[in-house]
Amino acid sequence: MKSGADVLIVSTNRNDLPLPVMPYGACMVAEATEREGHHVRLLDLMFEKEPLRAVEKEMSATKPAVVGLSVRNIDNNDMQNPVFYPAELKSIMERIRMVSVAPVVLGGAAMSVMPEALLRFTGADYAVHGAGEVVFPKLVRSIIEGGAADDLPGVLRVDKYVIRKNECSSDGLTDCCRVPDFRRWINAGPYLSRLSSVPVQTKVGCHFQCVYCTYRRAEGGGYRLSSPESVVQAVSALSKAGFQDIEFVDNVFNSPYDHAAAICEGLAGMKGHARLQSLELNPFFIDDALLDSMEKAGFRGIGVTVESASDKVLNGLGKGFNSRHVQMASEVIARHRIPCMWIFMVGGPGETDETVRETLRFAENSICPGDVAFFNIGVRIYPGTALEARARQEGILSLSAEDMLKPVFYLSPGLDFRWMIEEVRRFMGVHMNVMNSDSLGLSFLPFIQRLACSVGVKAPLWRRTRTIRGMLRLLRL
Ligand code: B12
Repeated sequence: MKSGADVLIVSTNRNDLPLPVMPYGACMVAEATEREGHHVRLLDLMFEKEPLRAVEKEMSATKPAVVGLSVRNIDNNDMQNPVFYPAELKSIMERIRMVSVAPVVLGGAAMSVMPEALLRFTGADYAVHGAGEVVFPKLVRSIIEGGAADDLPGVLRVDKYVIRKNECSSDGLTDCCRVPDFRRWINAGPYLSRLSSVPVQTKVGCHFQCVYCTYRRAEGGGYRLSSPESVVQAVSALSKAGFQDIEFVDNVFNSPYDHAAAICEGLAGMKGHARLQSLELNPFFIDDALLDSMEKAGFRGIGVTVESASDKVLNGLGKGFNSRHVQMASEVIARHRIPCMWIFMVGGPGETDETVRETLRFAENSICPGDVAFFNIGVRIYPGTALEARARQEGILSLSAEDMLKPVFYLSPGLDFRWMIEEVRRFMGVHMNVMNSDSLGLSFLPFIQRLACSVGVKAPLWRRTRTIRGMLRLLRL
């Protein structure tokens, strides 16, 4: 029988805004590595007051043969108040190097966006692009047995200053919905007291071709669907384990439509409803039948990522739907009781002052006052996207792909930036159900979340935007 190695996985995400998200992938990777016979510990840095000291302490206690760093965010996607996370990651990396010679492997969502740049920036030994639960246990085995790891899909390594990358593959992924035993790996309490939901993924992949997005490149253009039965089982198991608020974290939940519909039907028949959410709905696939099933399944909040209500911008973003679909979705949503957050992104290709007005008119006339609208400003440019090519052509971008680790944003040359910022603020001043990225970055948001939880408010908290903003206005905050 093969002997196991001591492995430490560190979930490095410490960004707790707009709310702390449970380290879903890190827990899955830890569990899969343990199943392969290794001795695994997971250190979650989210609520650690002194993260470097916590890392050092855990390194001395575990003396791991391999360290995995789970890296979720590169930046906070906020053009006006950007935060760059790899700087903190680098100091974690340095602290590990100070106390250990164990090889360090980077993984996590950020690796599907800019793995090469992160590997160079941190000086780690390996990076894994993609499904860590399949590849990481094999990589650990290969490392402890002195292998070269050059046949493992999605693995990147530095070889004489050159980065070698193996092709990604979806082999090894099953059609079974994958949910770890969260309480085995993390202290869930502080997450729940901030009204965070438990993430569940019902599929991998994305077949849309939005010009700015990395999902398709990260997970492939085809879908790997979890069977609806296994999704229902996963939700039921979480619910029995005391997790009531569950969020589907697919890139797009309601595509393929039939898959989402079958999941909802299964959930509607489940004993003891969970409270469900998904912020990733595509308006093209919203109709009365689906929302009826979502209501029956127990959805307490949905988000529609429309980005714009102007055809010119929707076309420029490559969304694959038009303003008619956006309008139709608003009519369907108005006929149902599930609270909805409308997510917009202002400043994309083709945006002008007139298209901004068009979107604001839509928000004013077609979003129910009880629902919520969120406005993001600017579009983060990632290497390898069609938006990168366009930004270079338009002379907006001249940085090399490696230098794009520090956030760079696209803003349409046809837009008056100052006017747009003021216009969105003015709109927020009139409509208390509207948020922008300043709202997500409020320093006292954690306090509001804990307070809300302690008086029995249920997730998702954004449903209460109007009340919270009204109270903050009264308090002149
Ligand atoms: C759903 C989602 C959200 C939800 C989360 C809800 C919840 N309850 O969890 C919400 C809307 C709250 C959200 C918020 C944000 N998000 Co978000 N989100 C996603 C999304 C669509 C899915 C994430 C997910 O759970 N996937 C499923 C799990 C299983 O995958 P995973 O954790 O990545 O783990 C897998 C691999 O990464 C790997 N892995 C993980 N850890 C490790 C460790 C090792 C050692 C190894 C080898 C492998 C490995 O294996 C795992 C299993 O296959 C991703 C896009 C995507 N497809 O990744 C963006 C994404 C993660 N988000 C992103 C961003 C930027 C944000 C925000 C900063 C946005 C904002 N303006 O506020 C915030 C940050 C929140 C926070 N506190 O950190 C970026 C992060 C990268 C970047 N660009 O910086 C992504 C990748 C989208 C993108 N392309 O830009 N998000």
